[in-house]
Amino acid sequence: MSEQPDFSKFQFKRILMNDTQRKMVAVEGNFNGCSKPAVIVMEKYAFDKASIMNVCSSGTKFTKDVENDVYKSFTCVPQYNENISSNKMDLIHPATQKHILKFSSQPLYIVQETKEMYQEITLPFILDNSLSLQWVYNCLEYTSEKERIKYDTACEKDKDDNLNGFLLIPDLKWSGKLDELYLLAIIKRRNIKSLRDLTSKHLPLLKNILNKGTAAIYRLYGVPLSQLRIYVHYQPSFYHFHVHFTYLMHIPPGINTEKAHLLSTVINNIELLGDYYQSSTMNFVIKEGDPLFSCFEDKGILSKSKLLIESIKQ
Ligand code: M7G
Repeated sequence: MSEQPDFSKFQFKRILMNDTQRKMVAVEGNFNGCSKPAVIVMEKYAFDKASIMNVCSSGTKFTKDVENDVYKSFTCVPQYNENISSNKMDLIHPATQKHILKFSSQPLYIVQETKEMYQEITLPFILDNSLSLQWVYNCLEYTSEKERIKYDTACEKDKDDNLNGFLLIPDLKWSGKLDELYLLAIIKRRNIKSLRDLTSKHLPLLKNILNKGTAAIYRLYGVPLSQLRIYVHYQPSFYHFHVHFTYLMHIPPGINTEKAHLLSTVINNIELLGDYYQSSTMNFVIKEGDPLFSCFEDKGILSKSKLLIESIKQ
């Protein structure tokens, strides 16, 4: 394991995104003496019983801000407590321009991607420009996050494991609290980039993920299928096929209709039409600063000034 970065040497450059609803912020900066940028993502942990009891304790300093009839509002500063004052922080260093873009708040556009647009514009772009998959391969090769792997289909000694196997691992975004459950199924084979590659020959793989993934989560955490949101992203950030498993009552980023596709619907669509994901027009969201946006702009499909499809400010 590499040594802990010295966060006191972090030099703030700018806020990339400030999600006041999620209490999450992404900032760009660098560490003293290093020309390569860093991205820090900080998020407040959700309340639990211990944090509530800590606020409602005699150690907390209360300042009344408003009082009107039965309504009162306070600013409360709880006594310092290591567990309760903690934040979740993710660091990407060195960060590439693609990482900076991924965490930047920007005007968004919907692309209605036909199969021709995928072949001529999106596919060549992602083949040349995608984020590195090294972290995925490190998981698959048990060289990183080894102790975090929750389930490996290899344990079933299935001869088809290389074709239909996967690992189940906690997502980087998971705080670890059960009511924010977030796991990823990462497939072992390395030749499926995204939804667009899936055909009927992948149905055994998809059903394996659905059935064995949910069974493993039930065994490990007691969360049944009816309480799980199981989906894939289009476009994903990482073009190695993976499936998101999140607790239904938890609202993580990326579950919106313009990005998430339920795995059960994906299976159903492919059962109805084997090449559904090759032949369909697929909607997805793109940021104005994404170089892929410029590719669509160059072909006259999207435009910043005179929008063919409405831009939505975040
Ligand atoms: P995605 O659908 O490609 O894109 O999901 P998104 O990031 O826009 O959702 C990739 C998922 O992998 C995300 O939910 C990330 O939080 C998660 N993830 C990313 N990295 C770099 C890691 C990592 O190093 N370890 C783990 N466990 N999860 C990661």
